[in-house]
Amino acid sequence: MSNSKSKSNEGRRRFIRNASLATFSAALGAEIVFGCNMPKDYVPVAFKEDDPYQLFNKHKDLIVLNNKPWNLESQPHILDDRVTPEDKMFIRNNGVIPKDINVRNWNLIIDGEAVTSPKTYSLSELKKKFKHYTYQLTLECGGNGRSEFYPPASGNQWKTGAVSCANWTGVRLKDVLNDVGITDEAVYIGYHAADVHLSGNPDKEPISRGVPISKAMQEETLLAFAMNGKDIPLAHGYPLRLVAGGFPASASGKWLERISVRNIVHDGPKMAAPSYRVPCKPVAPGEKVADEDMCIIESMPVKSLITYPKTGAMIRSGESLEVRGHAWAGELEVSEMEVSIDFGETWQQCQLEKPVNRLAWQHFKSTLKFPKEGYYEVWAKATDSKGVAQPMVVPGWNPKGYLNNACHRIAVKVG
Ligand SMILES: Nc1nc2c(c(=O)[nH]1)N[C@H]1C(S)=C(S)[C@@H](COP(=O)(O)O)O[C@H]1N2
Ligand SMILES: [Mo]
Repeated sequence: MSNSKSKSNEGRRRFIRNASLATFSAALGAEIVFGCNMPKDYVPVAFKEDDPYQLFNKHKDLIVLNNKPWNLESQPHILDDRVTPEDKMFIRNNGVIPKDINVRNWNLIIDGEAVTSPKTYSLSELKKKFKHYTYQLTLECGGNGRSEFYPPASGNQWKTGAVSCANWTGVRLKDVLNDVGITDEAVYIGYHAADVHLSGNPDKEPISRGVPISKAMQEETLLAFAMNGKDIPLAHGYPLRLVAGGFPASASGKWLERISVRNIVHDGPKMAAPSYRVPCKPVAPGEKVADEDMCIIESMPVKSLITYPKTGAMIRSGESLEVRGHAWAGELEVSEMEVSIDFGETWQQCQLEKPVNRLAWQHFKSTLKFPKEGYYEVWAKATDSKGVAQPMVVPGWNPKGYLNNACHRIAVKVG
């Protein structure tokens, strides 16, 4: 598994930190001819940190937003697959990806104030004891689209690519919780994981979020051990991950070691305001919001993405164009999908498929005809089963830049 890969990377980094000119030369098997001119602490290009594309097996069109921690975003035109493959899936980390994972010793502890008594399962017990389920689940980062907010919000400047919809296989969290036995005090679950705080302090968790008990008990909420039919890739939570589709993806804890069933709203790192919270009531752009006026994000809002063609497409005059993409609506279903070529003045209905299961994105397509040569934009607008549609422009500003579900748009030139 990629784990041995990451282990050798660590060795490599240690080597680079401690290397002298002589050791670099020895490792290269060649004299560094003008080595005496190298600036202090300079690392020769040949030893540069591993390429994230190779390290994480990612498509070349992913964009690296940060390397400490690793954050990589996808792009609409590579999200065209009905089921997102590993290489096109965004990566969002708050801390350092764990190393030296030993699957044979991997345990999941279920504890907390609201269990009758804590219980530990080995990975193989989990797989043996409980029925397996596979669901295609949409995972969108709460900060997807942040880059469009003004005044800008700090954090990764995601454009539109922090969303995926892969097949996840595992056991139902509710089956495991019922096996442990939970009390009627249970209000929330919180996850604890094996990743390491950026400070390196082993007593600090980079993130420990969770979901209300009602979400934990949903059929589609999984303790997953496989993604797209294989072991979960290391960057996406190997060997065990909580997957709670439809909620901000931060609720889906990777490298899962422990779940606490809480008698209060979970209070782990990044549960408190302002993290993953928005003002309970709309505020003016740039306004300061008191912590107690910030509410936890639960269901993600209705949204869609045009995945074909790529923005900037050129078509010949008189030709029609088939556009397609995906739409999703958090805990709800998408009931209507429309596209516009006149900046939202008129809208044309798309063909919209049903989701393969609850919380999976839905596919749409539509054939467009353009009245004459020139520059056009195709705008896409989804409406959820409660009748709420995507806003045409950036919605309610909020201090951390979450939940931008503005209509996706692509440029098309005819002529
Ligand atoms: N243990 C752990 N789980 C985590 C995170 C993390 O940093 N550590 N990041 C969360 C956030 S903010 C997001 S958006 C998703 C990203 O999932 P992915 O990297 O598999 O795409 O994982 C979530 N689960
Ligand atoms: Mo996220």
